[in-house]
Amino acid sequence: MKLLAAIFPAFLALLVAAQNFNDVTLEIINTDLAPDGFTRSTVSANGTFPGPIIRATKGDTLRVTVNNQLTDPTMRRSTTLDFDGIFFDSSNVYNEGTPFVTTCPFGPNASYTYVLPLGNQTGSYWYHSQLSLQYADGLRGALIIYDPDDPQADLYDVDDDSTIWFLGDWWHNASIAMLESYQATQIIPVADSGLFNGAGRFNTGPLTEYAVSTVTSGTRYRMRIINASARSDFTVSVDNHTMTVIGADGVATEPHTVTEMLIHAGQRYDIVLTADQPVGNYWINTILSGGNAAHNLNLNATLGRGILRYEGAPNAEPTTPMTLGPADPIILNEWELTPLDPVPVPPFDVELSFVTSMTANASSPSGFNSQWNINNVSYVSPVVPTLLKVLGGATSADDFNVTENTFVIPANKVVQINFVPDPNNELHPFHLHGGNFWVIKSNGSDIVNEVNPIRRDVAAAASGGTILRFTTDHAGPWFFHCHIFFHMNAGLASVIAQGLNETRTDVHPTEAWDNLCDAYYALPC
Ligand SMILES: *[C@@H]1O[C@H](CO)[C@@H](O)[C@H](O)[C@H]1NC(C)=O
Ligand SMILES: *[C@@H]1O[C@H](CO)[C@@H](O)[C@H](O)[C@H]1NC(C)=O
Ligand SMILES: *[C@@H]1O[C@H](CO)[C@@H](O)[C@H](O)[C@H]1NC(C)=O
Ligand SMILES: *[C@@H]1O[C@H](CO)[C@@H](O)[C@H](O)[C@H]1NC(C)=O
Ligand SMILES: *[C@@H]1O[C@H](CO)[C@@H](O)[C@H](O)[C@H]1NC(C)=O
Ligand SMILES: *[C@@H]1O[C@H](CO)[C@@H](O)[C@H](O)[C@H]1NC(C)=O
Ligand SMILES: *[C@@H]1O[C@H](CO)[C@@H](O)[C@H](O)[C@H]1NC(C)=O
Ligand SMILES: *[C@@H]1O[C@H](CO)[C@@H](O)[C@H](O)[C@H]1NC(C)=O
Ligand SMILES: *[C@@H]1O[C@H](CO)[C@@H](O)[C@H](O)[C@H]1NC(C)=O
Ligand SMILES: *[C@@H]1O[C@H](CO)[C@@H](O)[C@H](O)[C@H]1NC(C)=O
Ligand SMILES: *[C@@H]1O[C@H](CO)[C@@H](O)[C@H](O)[C@H]1NC(C)=O
Ligand SMILES: *[C@@H]1O[C@H](CO)[C@@H](O)[C@H](O)[C@H]1NC(C)=O
Ligand SMILES: [Cu+2]
Repeated sequence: MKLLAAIFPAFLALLVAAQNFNDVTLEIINTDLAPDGFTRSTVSANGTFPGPIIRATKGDTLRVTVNNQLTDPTMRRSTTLDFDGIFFDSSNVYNEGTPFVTTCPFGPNASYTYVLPLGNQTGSYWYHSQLSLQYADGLRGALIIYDPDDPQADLYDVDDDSTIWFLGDWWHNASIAMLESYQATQIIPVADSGLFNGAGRFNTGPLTEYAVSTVTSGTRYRMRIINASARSDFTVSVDNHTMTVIGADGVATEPHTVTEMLIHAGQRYDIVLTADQPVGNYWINTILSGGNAAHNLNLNATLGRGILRYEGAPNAEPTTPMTLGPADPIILNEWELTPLDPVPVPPFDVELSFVTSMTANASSPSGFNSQWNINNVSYVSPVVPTLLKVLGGATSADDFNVTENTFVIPANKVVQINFVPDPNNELHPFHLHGGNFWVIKSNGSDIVNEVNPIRRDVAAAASGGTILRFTTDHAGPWFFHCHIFFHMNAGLASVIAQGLNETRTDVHPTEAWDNLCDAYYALPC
């Protein structure tokens, strides 16, 4: 017994140390799909939109093997995936999928296996193509990390595939044509429809079936709302029901009850929805906005919706009118959310001001008439990825082209980014790869919170000014960009290069990664 007692802790320690591999395969193929009734060729993961759900458990090391079988030349045939919101430890920065920052894309008939040690992260995430505007062509899906010891488990009864609400704008045209049109006209194409769990309608289109979210009377659901838009915002409400927010971008929050929320591209909210109304069918209003509706007569915000159906209710649409939401909503204000587990906010060591602007420039480096800038610099992807330059010995900002908009910051510093208020600023949901930030000041509020602000990885920068703060504790070059991919492709992006020396010490890419750039530049297309 004594011996067993002595061996057992060592055995347990071994078990804990063992990596829990979770292998997932995605086949990237061109598939004809008609989520809103209009058939088009898409870039899909496994032939569906949304792509298959990637399910993980806290502590897993996900290994996602992506097999590229793309053939349709109207859309990009190379690809690379971003796993939005996953931190990666610095030794794995080369697996985070940002083209020309941390990797090169890979072409048809090639495969790549992304390794994602999930550490302590839990919550709602998603994956999408990070190349060009390819995710508008369909390559997006949910990635959920379940926590077997969820501290919020007593707040809900059900949390499974059926409680994922995946929202996305949808386009009838292929992305290359849309980017060309944007370049030529300076007008961002307006989506044709807004999809709720892969279904929606457009003006003059067929009456496709809306997706149904089924609930049982008296039960509490953890709904995971993911805004997988390429351009558009969504306003979400459920007729006659409240929504209690318990998480934002994978970070648990104190419960906060609202009846309507605006979700920007890339953002996620976890809510508890209690089936506490009479058995029936209720509209889930997922109202899409973004751009001048006159630019696309197909788009009808009213038609973006799903159905909340109670067990026992007729298999039919709600008989109540389709509205845009409650007449007198309780709106979610980001600054009213507080983290469940507040992390003290350290004072900052480095302060950066970001001024976003748009210039029309027919000869702009990005090739777009419509050029977006941060501090007058429009980002252009380099030929050699930033990470390769760092591994090759880059030591300061001077080692990067100005158009790489790369901010070099030593490891383990606290950085504050001030988006300067400007009445002319449009809204840009800024997304940081490889970590999250404290939202010290949200747009729309003057409150500066250095005590218990929420942490998240996408926050809106708009006319009122936004202040974000983060620690450079993940060595590596991390992309920081607007999640409206038209803006990103027109230059609204930067790289936060943390700890160059530490990156060289920590990062030892595989041979498969080393070969990506040569293979990419040798591609015929
Ligand atoms: C995608 O399809 C492949 C081939 O059919 C299958 O092996 C794989 O499990 C699917 N991936 C997911 C996440 O369902
Ligand atoms: C991929 O393989 C197919 C079938 O063998 C071939 O026709 C195609 O040219 C290949 N594509 C590339 C980019 O190598
Ligand atoms: C996970 O959390 C534990 C306990 O708080 C901590 O000791 C550990 O360092 C964390 N692991 C990572 C990868 O952050
Ligand atoms: C899609 O392409 C057609 C034909 O070129 C064009 O008329 C239409 O405006 C485009 N729609 C969008 C949303 O770009
Ligand atoms: C998703 O994000 C886009 C872009 O920020 C926004 O226009 C849209 O309203 C958001 N959707 C939801 C449901 O909030
Ligand atoms: C929702 O509430 C409104 C106002 O109280 C009521 O008129 C309507 O019938 C309710 N909807 C359903 C589906 O019960
Ligand atoms: C949008 O759809 C609703 C519901 O079908 C319809 O009543 C309305 O007329 C449509 N709006 C436009 C501008 O077509
Ligand atoms: C437009 O692009 C050209 C060519 O790169 C550049 O020299 C010029 O500074 C740009 N103009 C503006 C206003 O950014
Ligand atoms: C951008 O350029 C304009 C015009 O040259 C100048 O006035 C402004 O100060 C510059 N802004 C930044 C943030 O560098
Ligand atoms: C810097 O970027 C510009 C615009 O893409 C390009 O023309 C130039 O060759 C680059 N310079 C270097 C040194 O890479
Ligand atoms: C940003 O904040 C300003 C100032 O509070 C407000 O006027 C503006 O409407 C906000 N923008 C968005 C898109 O919420
Ligand atoms: C990086 O390493 C070089 C060479 O060892 C050293 O001179 C430099 O001070 C280091 N930089 C930082 C920021 O630690
Ligand atoms: Cu933007």
